[in-house]
Amino acid sequence: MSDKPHVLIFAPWYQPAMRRLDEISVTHHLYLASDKQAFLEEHGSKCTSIGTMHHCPASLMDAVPNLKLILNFGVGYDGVDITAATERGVKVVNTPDVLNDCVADMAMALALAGRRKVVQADRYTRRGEWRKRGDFEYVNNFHHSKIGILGLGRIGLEIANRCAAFKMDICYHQRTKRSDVEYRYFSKLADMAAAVDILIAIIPGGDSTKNIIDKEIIEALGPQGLLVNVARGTVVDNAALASALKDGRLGAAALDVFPNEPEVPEDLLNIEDNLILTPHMASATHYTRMAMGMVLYNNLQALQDGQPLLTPVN
Ligand code: NAP
Ligand code: 8YV
Repeated sequence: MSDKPHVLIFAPWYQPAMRRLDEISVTHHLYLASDKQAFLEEHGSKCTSIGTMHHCPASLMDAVPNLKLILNFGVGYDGVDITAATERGVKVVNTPDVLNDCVADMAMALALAGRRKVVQADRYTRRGEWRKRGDFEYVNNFHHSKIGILGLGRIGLEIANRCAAFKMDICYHQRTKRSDVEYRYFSKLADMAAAVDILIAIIPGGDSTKNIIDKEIIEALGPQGLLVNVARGTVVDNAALASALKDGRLGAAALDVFPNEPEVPEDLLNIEDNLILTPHMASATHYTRMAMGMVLYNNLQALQDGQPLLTPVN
C-alpha cells in the first residue's frame, strides 16, 4: 500500500504544479464531486492535508478529522480561517516571495496602462475613431509621477524598486514605518492619497483592511488621480469607486481583484473610459505559478519527512 499522504483539493491550482503534487501525494478533488457531503464522508478521514486557494472554512477542516496541514496556493490567505486552524492544531502554509516580481510587474502594467490610457487608446484605434475624430486625448506622465504604495511589504518593495526606475517620487503608508528605506512615510492614508498621483494597494485582505480605500480616500486622490488595486477586492469600497469614476471625482482606476470573484460588480463593468479591469492575474505566469506550486510541494514533503515547514503562517 502507498504511504503517500492524501490531500483533499478544495480548489485546484495551476495544472502542471498539481501534477507535480501527484508525485508525492494522492489527491482527492472535492470541487469535482456532485455530492460533496458523500465525497467528504468517503475521503475526508484519510486526508491529512487540504489544498486550496485563499479559502478554507472551519466546517471543511471539521470534515477532515486527521487534518495536519492546509496548503494555500497564494501569499494571501484572508479566506482561510487561521484561528480555526490554530485551534485545531492545523498548520497553514502559503506561497510568499516567489511571486513578488510577477505581481509587481502587473501592478506597474496596470499603473502604466491606467495613466497612459493604453487600453482605451487601443479601442479608439480599432473603432476607427482616430480617422473620424483625430488624435487621442492627451494624458498625464507616468515617469516622474508621485506614487503612494499602500503596503510596503514584500511585493510593495518590488513595486517601489520599479517606480524608482521610472524616476518617481515614492511614498508609502502602512501601520509601521520601515527603518530600512528612505521613501517618505505617511502615517495617515488620507494624507498620502491627497499627496500622490497614483495609489497602488498591495496589502492583505480581511476585516482589518475592509474598505480601507473609501470615499474619503478616493476623493483625496482626486480628479487627476489613479487607483491601482492588486491587493484584494475587499480593500476598496467599489460602490464609492464606481460613483467617483462616473462623475470625475477620481481620474481613473485599474483593478485586478474584486470582492466576490469571479463576479465583477455590474456598475464597474459599465465604466470604460477611465477603468481597466483584469481577472485576478497578477501572479499568473507559467514560471511563477510553477514556483508557487513548488513551495507547497516542498512544504508537504517537509511535513512527510518530519522537517520544519518552510512557509508557515500560524
Ligand atoms: P506582506 O509582505 O505581508 O506585506 C503586506 C504589507 O501590508 C505589510 O508591509 C503591512 O505593513 C501592510 N499592512 C497590513 N495590514 C495593513 C493595514 N491594516 N493597513 C495598512 N497596511 C497594512 O505581503 P505581500 O507578500 O507583499 O502580499 C500582500 C498582499 O497582496 C497579499 O496578502 C494578497 O492579498 C495580495 N496579492 C495579490 C495578488 C494578485 O494576484 N493580485 C498576488 C499576490 C498577493 P504593516 O503590518 O506595518 O501595516
Ligand atoms: C493567487 C494571490 O494566489 O498570492 C495571492 O495572494 O492573490 C494570487 O497569487 C492566484 O491568483 C491564485 O488564486
